[in-house]
Amino acid sequence: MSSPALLPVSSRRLAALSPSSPVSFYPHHRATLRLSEKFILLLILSAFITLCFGAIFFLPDSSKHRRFDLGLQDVLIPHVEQGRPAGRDGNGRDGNAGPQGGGVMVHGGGEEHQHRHREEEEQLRKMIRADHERALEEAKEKLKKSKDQIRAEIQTEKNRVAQDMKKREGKQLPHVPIPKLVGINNGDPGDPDTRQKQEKIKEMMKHAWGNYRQYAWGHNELKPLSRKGHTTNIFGNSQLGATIVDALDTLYIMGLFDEFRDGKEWIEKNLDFSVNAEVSVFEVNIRFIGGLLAAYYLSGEEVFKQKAAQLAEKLLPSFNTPTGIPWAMVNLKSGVGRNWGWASAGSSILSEFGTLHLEFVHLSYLTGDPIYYKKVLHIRQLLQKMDRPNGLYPNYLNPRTGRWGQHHTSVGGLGDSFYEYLLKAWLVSDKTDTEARKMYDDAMQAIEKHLIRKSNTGLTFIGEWKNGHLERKMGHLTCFAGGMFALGADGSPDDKEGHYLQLGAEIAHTCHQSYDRTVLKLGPEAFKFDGGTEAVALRQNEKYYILRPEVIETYWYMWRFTHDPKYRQWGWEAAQAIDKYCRVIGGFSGVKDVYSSSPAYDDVQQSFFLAETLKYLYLLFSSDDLLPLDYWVFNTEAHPLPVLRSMNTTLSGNVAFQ
Ligand code: DMJ
Repeated sequence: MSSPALLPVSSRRLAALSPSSPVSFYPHHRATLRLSEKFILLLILSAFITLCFGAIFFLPDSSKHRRFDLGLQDVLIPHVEQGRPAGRDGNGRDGNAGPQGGGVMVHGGGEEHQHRHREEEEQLRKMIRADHERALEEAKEKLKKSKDQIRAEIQTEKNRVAQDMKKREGKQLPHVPIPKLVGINNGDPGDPDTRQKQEKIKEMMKHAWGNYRQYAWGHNELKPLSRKGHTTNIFGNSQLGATIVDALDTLYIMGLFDEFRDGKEWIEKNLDFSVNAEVSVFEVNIRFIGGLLAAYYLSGEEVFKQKAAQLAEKLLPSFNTPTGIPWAMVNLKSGVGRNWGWASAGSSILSEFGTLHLEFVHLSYLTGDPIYYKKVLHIRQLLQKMDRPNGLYPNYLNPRTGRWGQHHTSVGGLGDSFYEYLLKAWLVSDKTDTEARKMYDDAMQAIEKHLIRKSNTGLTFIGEWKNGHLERKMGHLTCFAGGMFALGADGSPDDKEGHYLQLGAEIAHTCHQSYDRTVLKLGPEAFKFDGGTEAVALRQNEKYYILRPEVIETYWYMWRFTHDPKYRQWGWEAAQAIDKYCRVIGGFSGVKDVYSSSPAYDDVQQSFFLAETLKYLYLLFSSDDLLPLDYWVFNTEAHPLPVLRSMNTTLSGNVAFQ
């Protein structure tokens, strides 16, 4: 078949050579042509004409639907064969069907035949076009339908999730009797001098809060020199208002109710845990859940309880490990957990998974859901069964294998609050959880034997077990242990009450020395007891003070148990040093070198400064009837939670623990 592109040329030639128009093909040689030559020429011409006719008929109609027609050969033959009604000509065969069995080619036939053929071809084209269009419409319809279906399905799923959330948010938590709340309105120390000190601490709190309120509201923390928000990876770099939640109970205890209401309003309107943020399970538990629970118990405002319960649910996926030992971090949205990259052999950290008990017991108590209690009980039972080198708990435990990582042991960083929570689990249970008490006592015995030593000049310190030997170094974090020993003295075995109170006093003294031996009268991050060096930091990167509370915490516990005025004196020294060296116009900042008279600032106002440091100072200058220790247990972030009197009956009465 000729190419459609050649058609016009052929047609023109045809016209030129037609007999009715005897225009010479070779004008210069006309006279010279002989008859035989003419005959041959005629033959060629007639063959050519036949060819051109054929071309005209067989070429597709290029004037319309060119794109469609190009594919016609492919679809036409099967379509004609299948689609044409059988017996159309009475014989069950099509008159136009060529010898090759179908198709539209015409081999011979007159004008009428060709016309019919063209008509039929056109009809076929129309049918195909119609079919095609119908198919297209159907496909579009199907697509539209499935799109709508998908949309509808997504909407249904969204509605379900929203309803679930609403149900959970609006879920009526069971009414459980709130433990008798003693000592939340008082605290006047009586004498004017102490009252003045108490007032000064309150003023410091106003300064810290006011600047956070002004420059970093809703951010996790404040950068007091830059005067803007600050956050770290423990909060997944999200804006969860950590300082607000951490500071609430301190504001309440100090009677700063306008500020408290301000914080409460922010929490009501803005605190949302459905964020794509990977947070530290431990930090979120002690600061947020602890902070919200304490705010609830102090103020009775339901919103805090609801928020604590919502957040707790978000932490639960972190326990999905082969052993039930939680991951260090969890993504609040996806629930995916993992451990810190720096931790030994993929391990979870003792002080992190071991510092959930207090809050989780209270969560089960308030929500009526036993799951929280079960999770922390499981951790404890697992630890109880494990072999302990020298009776000590290593800092690292692999949550996949259930095996210890490196055999490092510390009562400071990475270990500290695990021991604290064994004691406090016993206290919060109104001293009925004897299993926890036993574990605490055994651990203290091993710690005394292997980690506690006296320096050359008689300073008692708690070292760290590393690489098979005792490192004679103590961290600022370890200083909390003085308070813990004092708190645990009552109830210790073999009438060792006096011994542990004494041990608490010795640790308080050592930690005070670590403050007193600096230029700023603020303690370094870590200090050594090597050779002639005692209670002093040697390495530059251990000389900083970041507004930590542990030393003041121990002063407060020691004050409560002994009423020795030196603790108030030491506390006042620390408060003055903080006010002098850490206070800046935009809040309070950590300092990088406590041995320098003009230290650089770190430009961070830690949320625990408001939650703990200022709270312990305030309590130190208050009377003992403000949050008495017979009724309240402070979590490791200084958030007070009430003792659950007769916890066994209370818990089993309100919660199905089986
Ligand atoms: C606080 O967040 C808690 O006290 C925690 O247990 C360890 N230390 C920091 C403050 O130093």
